[in-house]
Amino acid sequence: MERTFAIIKPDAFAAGDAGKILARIYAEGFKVVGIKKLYMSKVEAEGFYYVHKERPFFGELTDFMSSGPCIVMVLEAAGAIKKWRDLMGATNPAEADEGTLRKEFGRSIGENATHGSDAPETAAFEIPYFFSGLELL
Ligand code: 3AN
Repeated sequence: MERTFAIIKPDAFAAGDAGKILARIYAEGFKVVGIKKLYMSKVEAEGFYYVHKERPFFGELTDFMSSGPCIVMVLEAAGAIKKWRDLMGATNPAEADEGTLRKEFGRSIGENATHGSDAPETAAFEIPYFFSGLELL
């Protein structure tokens, strides 16, 4: 079993799509090991996305992620990292495959409804950034 870190981003949360996205998560067979709503600060968003700090969209990205509440989760499944990336679809909703979450719920390349760790090392940073061990029992 593998764990990945996932976010229902502020655009999807504000649109009331969190329930539908969670229903897909359960339907696809993930175990939800950790889940909570939080309203990220700008500083917390900058720390989370520090690998992108040199990218031109860093300011826009961290403004958006701190613009409203989101839901952060730890999902468990066999091959959870790839399985969740496949369910999310391409970063740009316009290029995402039919049936993916970003195709159905994303608005733009920035406001794309969901986040997921892209590798085991990323998950190993992202999970403890938001969850303590006790929250994942
Ligand atoms: P992914 O989330 O699919 O791994 P990354 O790692 O390339 O995509 O980008 C991280 C986040 O930055 C994306 N989820 C997206 O919200 C945002 N992002 C990526 N490219 C752009 C862009 N050109 N303009 C605005 N935001 C972007």
